[in-house]
Parts: sequence; structure tokens; C-alpha cells
Amino acid sequence: MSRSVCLLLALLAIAPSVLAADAIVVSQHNRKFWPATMDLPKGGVIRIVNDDRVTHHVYVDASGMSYDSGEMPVGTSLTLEFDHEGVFPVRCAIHPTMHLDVTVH
Ligand SMILES: [Cu+2]
Repeated sequence: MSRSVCLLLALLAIAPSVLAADAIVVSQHNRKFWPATMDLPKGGVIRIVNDDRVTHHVYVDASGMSYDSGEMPVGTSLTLEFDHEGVFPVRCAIHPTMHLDVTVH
């Protein structure tokens, strides 16, 4: 195997673990965001995972941040970056009782 191919394989092996370490994982299991509250530094990233048995959704409608995931089928995930200080309610339009509040410092 050539040296460049070896280097490429090494980079591919490292990349997923680096990405996973940067994002805090939020579960949607049992129609709840867990954890339900979170403190993040400015620029912090969370990864929301639909590990439930039903379709979910994620939206943020706040000063400084607006986001809409559309439908999130079972088994999918998304990442959200918080670039502004403040308190950001993260909600699911399908299940209005699902609450995640992210405080960014
Ligand atoms: Cu939901």
C-alpha cells in the first residue's frame, strides 16, 4: 500500500471520533429531549439524535437564531451550532411538550 493511501485511511479513521467529541449528544428518546437543559460556551455544538420510535422535528425561533429541521425520521440526527449568547428554546413541532433550553454564555 502506498504511503498516501495509508495516510488517507488514517485520517478517515480519526475524523469521526473528532467530530463526536466536539458535539454534545441530545437524545429524543420517549418523546423528550434529554438532557432538557444545557449550558454551552459561545460556538458550542450539540448533536440531536432521533433514537425514539417516532418521527420528531427540531426548531429554534429566538432572537439571534432561527432553525427548522423539517421532519426528523427515526434514526436520523442533526447538529446545531450556537453562535450567540442567550437562552434558546429548542422545540419539536410534532410534540409540543418536548423542551430543551440551551443557555449560551
Ligand atoms: Cu417530537
